[in-house]
Amino acid sequence: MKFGYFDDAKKEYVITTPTTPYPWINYLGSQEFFSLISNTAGGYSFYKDAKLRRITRFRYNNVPLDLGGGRYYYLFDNGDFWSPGWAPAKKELDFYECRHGMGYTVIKGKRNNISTEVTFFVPQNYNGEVHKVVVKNEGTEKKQVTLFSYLEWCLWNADDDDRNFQRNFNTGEVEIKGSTIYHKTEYKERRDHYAFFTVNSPITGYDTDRESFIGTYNGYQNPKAVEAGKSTNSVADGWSPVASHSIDITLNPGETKELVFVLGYVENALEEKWESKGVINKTKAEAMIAKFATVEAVDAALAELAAHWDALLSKYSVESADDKLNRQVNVWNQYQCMVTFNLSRSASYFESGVGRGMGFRDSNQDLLGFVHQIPDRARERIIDLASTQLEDGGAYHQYQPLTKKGNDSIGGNFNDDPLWLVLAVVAYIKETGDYGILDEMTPYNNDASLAKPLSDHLKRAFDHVINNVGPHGLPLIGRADWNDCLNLNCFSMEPGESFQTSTSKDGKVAESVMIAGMFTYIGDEYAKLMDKVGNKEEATRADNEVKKMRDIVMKDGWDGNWFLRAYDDFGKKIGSEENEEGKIFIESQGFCVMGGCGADDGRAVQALDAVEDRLGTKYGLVLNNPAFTKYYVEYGEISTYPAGYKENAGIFCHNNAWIMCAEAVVGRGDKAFDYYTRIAPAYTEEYSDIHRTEPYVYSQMVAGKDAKRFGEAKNSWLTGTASWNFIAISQYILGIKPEYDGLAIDPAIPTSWDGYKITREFRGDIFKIEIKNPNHVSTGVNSMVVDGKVVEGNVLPVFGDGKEHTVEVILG
Ligand code: BGC
Ligand code: IFM
Repeated sequence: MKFGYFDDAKKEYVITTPTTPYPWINYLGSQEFFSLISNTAGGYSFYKDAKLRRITRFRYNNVPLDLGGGRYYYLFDNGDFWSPGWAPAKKELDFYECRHGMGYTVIKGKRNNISTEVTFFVPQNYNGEVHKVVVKNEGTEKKQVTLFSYLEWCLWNADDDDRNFQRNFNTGEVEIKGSTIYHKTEYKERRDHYAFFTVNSPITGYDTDRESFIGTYNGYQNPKAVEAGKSTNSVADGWSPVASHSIDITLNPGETKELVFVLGYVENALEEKWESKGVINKTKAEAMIAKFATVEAVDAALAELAAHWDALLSKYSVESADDKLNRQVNVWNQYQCMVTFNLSRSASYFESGVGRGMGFRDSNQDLLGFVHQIPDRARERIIDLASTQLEDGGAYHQYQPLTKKGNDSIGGNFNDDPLWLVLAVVAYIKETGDYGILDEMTPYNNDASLAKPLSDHLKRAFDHVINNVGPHGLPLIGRADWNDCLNLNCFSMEPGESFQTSTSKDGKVAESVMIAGMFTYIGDEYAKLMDKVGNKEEATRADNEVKKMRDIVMKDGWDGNWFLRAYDDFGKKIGSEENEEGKIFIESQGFCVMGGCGADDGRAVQALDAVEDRLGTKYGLVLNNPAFTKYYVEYGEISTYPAGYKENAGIFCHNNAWIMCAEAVVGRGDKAFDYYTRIAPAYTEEYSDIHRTEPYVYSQMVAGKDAKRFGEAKNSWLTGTASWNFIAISQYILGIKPEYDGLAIDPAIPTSWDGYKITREFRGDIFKIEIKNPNHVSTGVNSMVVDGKVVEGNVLPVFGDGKEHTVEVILG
């Protein structure tokens, strides 16, 4: 069942009922001011850091869950009142529609012949959220209505705001000037910033004290002031400061009233604050307000935003016979990749914004999906990440975006972490040809005195693997590898300890076949890069290490029909036919095959057949099988999840992409694409009732076949699934791969396809590529003609002339 549809021309998903199976959200902002907004206008805003600079309040895990806060509008109409987004008033609407687009959301509701449409967005280069509100009388009689706005301020630090009530109920301060409500809590001492909510029209009244507006025993569904049709003009003094305007509007039949509301954030210099003795200087706010005084200015900013997204999305696009594929690749997957660039894993409807900062492995993988869109910002991100690397080549697992400093709250020693940096740098250089990044002096541990060229960071990342191997010569897993929950060194935890804090372990020899697989794939890329930059000695050394690891994998990392997953701390196999549960895991199959293990003796294909057989379901591939039904202390957190959820045999959409890539590597395009369609949102849209999360973005996990809620997704938006699935489809299946010397054409497609077209901007040149498949093969370029001339091989050269080049490729 569906709850909306894709409007491809507008790049929007149109939701046609407010009661979606779960709140379906969008993100506004892509620079410093960010907002989350659901299809009923729930959500919140923050500046740069969802924990430390939260602007509006949101109660996670609220009942009902999307009434945790938002930017709400109410229409009071002759004793009746309602909200254009249905919630919070929840009065039945004659029409409802929510359009989530690229960086904006439009929500429209109609009741009793009045329609109200609100367009929400964050303009480019602007620290604020703009709402264009259009109220129209669609009836035949004159109407007198009152529009109420409403939002609730967060007292800045979202974590403290949620806990420290004994203090916070006394600090709230606001100021009202004309139609602008200023939120200035803590400005006198701890803050050099404030926020405001304004409207470009005179107001009838206002409220800034939550209880005065809502009433102590009412809720968002029926605020007392709205019930009465009249603001109370309350001025907050402690408790919970809010911002609400009311505006009386008279409309003749057919008449429309347009208003512009702005929620803004301002920082002032500290000195200014001391000099003014804590009185806020409003100059910057006034300039921001003046900027959107008219609807014309708003429309111009919306057009600028659309142009921004058109430019970002024009770097890679496909034209195929499959609309679902087109919209997935051209719009939504790339959009989600940009959101993961902005947000990492910090703020979604599943990530509270106060927990995690930027993940080292997460952000390095995210980069793979957006480097072609914003190479300059990818460069910056690489340097930020590498600056948190430790001197031994390991890494802090996370850093806080506001300070960019490594934070140790979850500990380091995840032994896969360093390799992801190598992969990100390789992707960046292949995209841009900017080898200069390797010379960039980059600190270790954020300490400038320890700065070394970035190339040194890569070497130490590579060496971190070979310096930390176990009894079989396989890499030690450390606290965990990519799979956070495979905690093989924690079995001797003290009571009360978690794997994240545990240090009380004597052995610590658990080994990861997944890291070994990653090393054969990413280490090989490192060797090639060293060769490319003329460091032959390092290239040879790296190459030898990679070959050695491949041999070890084939000797001690092979179980008979598939790759093992690990050795536990007692040297026992994990992911083996010998095990009672968890006989096979997905991660090592994907990476070992991508790394060329078993390529020449059929074992790669054998492993992938086992994946299909044991892990395949109609909703995607589960992570392991059989699911753990018992608790194994020597495996750690993985066996604590109920069977079928998360890392215990859930369908982790992130690693499904590794199997797609691996299938492409062995040349099986039909299987690669089949797996792609099992989890890509444009295809899962059909069963949104089962899937439940947004049908336009990937979720981290779908409940696996052992789960009671098989097929139900969780953790939408912020997941490495976005970048890896984009890599799988754009590079491995459709086969357009950036290489050091040009763009390689190397598809692995379903044999039934006749062909498709790709537009790819690469280092300034624009390639218009038509791929024809007359012989219905999966792989192999038979011939290639570029601008009318035959080109040998399958690599498009870099012209560097910034012009359009026509390419015709015949497969077979
Ligand atoms: C994962 C969870 C896991 C947690 C460890 C997260 O990164 O998404 O599945 O339980 O780390 O506590
Ligand atoms: O690899 C991790 C990631 O860092 C956070 N989410 C879960 C993944 C698998 O455990």
